[in-house]
Amino acid sequence: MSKSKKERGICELYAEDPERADYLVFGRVADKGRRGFLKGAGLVTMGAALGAAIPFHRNMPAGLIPAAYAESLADFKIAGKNGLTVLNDRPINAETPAHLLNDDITPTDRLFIRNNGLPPENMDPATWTLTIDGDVERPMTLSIDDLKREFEVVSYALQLECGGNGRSAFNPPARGNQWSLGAVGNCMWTGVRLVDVLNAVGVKPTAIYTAHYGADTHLSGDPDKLPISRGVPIEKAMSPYNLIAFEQNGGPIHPMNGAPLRLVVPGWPGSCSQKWLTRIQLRDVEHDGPKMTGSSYRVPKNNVAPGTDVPKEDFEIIHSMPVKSLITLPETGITLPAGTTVAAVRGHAWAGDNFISRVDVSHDFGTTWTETNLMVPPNPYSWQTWEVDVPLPEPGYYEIWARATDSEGNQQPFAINWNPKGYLNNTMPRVAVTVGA
Ligand SMILES: Nc1nc2c(c(=O)[nH]1)N[C@H]1C(S)=C(S)[C@@H](COP(=O)(O)O)O[C@H]1N2
Ligand SMILES: [Mo]
Repeated sequence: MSKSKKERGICELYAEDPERADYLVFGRVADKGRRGFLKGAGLVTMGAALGAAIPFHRNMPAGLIPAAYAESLADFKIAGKNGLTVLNDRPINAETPAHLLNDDITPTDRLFIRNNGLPPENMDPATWTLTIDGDVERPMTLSIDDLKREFEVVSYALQLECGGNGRSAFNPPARGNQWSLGAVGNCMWTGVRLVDVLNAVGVKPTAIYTAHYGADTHLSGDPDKLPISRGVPIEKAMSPYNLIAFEQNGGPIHPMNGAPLRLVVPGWPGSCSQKWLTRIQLRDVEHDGPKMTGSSYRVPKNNVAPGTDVPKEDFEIIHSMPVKSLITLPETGITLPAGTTVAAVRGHAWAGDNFISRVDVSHDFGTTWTETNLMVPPNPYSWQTWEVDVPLPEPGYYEIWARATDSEGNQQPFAINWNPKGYLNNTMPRVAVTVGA
């Protein structure tokens, strides 16, 4: 975990400005010194955080740190999540420490959370509907039961990674959530194929882009503003691995991961995977919703030197995510007992629309590399697990580095490809291991 200046303990946050802290943590400004105003999404969020409804919430003084919280935001518990590190610059953004991502399939309680706005109050699957409209022959509004009844239900392991994962390593720093390594995961998602639904409504030849809409609300509370609405080119939308998902790991979708219905568009920035999905519109132009324009999810067309002020017209929209790996075992910073001569090393690798062809590790600062045992993925767009035993010939400090290569021959770089908004950091992961003397 990088120790960026943005990380503050929850106590410090509340001491400085309790109302702002309430806003950051729960997404609502308290009014007249009470949280009575904290209805709706703010209350749902606080309830979710505490793991129960709050019968006397109207009496709860604003700016009071709930006693259920430990000392710091890092220990702030989100019901149904376990061990995540909470970043504090927006309502509920939380990442997973690398060593807690060791499973092939990421458990629901370990999947990161990236919210741009406030989660909807009502997440009832029985009344939820999805509208598909725009440049289609037969616009439709379907319930979740309709989706299950009318389309084939499939399950895939799909990697989901925030476009800004790894941003905390940028220098000069890039504004935004200071993710270290853990805004990524690989859950088993169950739903219907987006392409099947698009074929059922009949995509008009004029449609070139999708536009995704969710039920979450803007941080300002302004009902006319959307927190985020992104889309993908129609060619990507037609991939058979995009799901309109209603289950996560065989159970309900976690409220913060988009219950009761979300898109999973694997291999592209996580922002394409609209949570709390209510509408998919087909458009005859590149979609221009919030976080589609300007420099959002865009990088300079050509590499630039760190700190370069890049003109808007030189940016292009991010499509596939780059080749990347994560070391999940051993946990970085550990000391192994004296006499240890070998370490079991394990992790995952993924490459946007591509497959992984090999993962190598080094235990001598990149001088020599050993090819790891790479697993076959259960389906395309799943991350691929790899493992290897690494020799640690004598006591002392070691670094284990991993380097993935994808099916197109792309390889993880050592140094960051700097860009102004801090996207796509796919540098080789490194863990520190000490063998005791
Ligand atoms: N409706 C809605 N969908 C959303 C977002 C959001 O804020 N609102 N965040 C997006 C971003 S930026 C990412 S990285 C992923 C994160 O998914 P997760 O929170 O389930 O991990 O959701 C995407 N879908
Ligand atoms: Mo994201």
